[in-house]
Amino acid sequence: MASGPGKLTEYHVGRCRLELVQGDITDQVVDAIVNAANSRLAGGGGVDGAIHRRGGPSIMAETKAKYPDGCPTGSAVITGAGNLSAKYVIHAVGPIWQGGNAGEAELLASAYRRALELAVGHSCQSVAFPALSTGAYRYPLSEAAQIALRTTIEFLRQRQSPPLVRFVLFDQATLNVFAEELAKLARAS
Ligand code: AR6
Repeated sequence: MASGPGKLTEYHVGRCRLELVQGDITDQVVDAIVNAANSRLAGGGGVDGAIHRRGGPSIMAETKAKYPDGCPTGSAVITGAGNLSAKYVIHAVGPIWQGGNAGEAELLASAYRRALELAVGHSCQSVAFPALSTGAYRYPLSEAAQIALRTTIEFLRQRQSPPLVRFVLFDQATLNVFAEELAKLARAS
């Protein structure tokens, strides 16, 4: 469990709820699952591999047909979700960590914002995010968690939608870091 002093796994912004859970994002029953994609939208390992494996080939076929030029870092595109228990997959492209002076923080925030905008634009009531850029792209976890949560809270304050944003963290250590950062943001607000 990630509860306890200094940790928080649920936070409300008006009628919207932000949740932190541990798990595999491909098990989520939500309107939109966010993929940690690359700018060529070429598929890969981690979340991307799991989504295309479980979702089946229709997701890549639609991606290639609709977005042949890929997607710039800091942005996102949307497709159907194939065999997953979701309506949509939102392919968000976070930055590769290069030491912190290459605009990574703004690009990571922008990837989250664009994914949330697409979710709202498609009337999604619930969205599941992985910890973008924290795997193969090596973004330091605490900083990435703070940006993910701060950007989401700001978006929910401004837009009052989507009603549920759930971060699905693959292991307990990652959930703990997110829960610590969420507690800090809640204390600061
Ligand atoms: N469910 C939830 N989280 C997961 C899962 C899963 N099934 N699998 C891994 N994670 P990554 P990135 C966690 O590497 O850093 C791909 O090859 C993982 O532990 O998936 O944005 C793409 O094609 C980590 O905390 O995404 C790109 O080329 C987090 O999800 C590149 O990797 C993100 O790890 C994107 O790298």
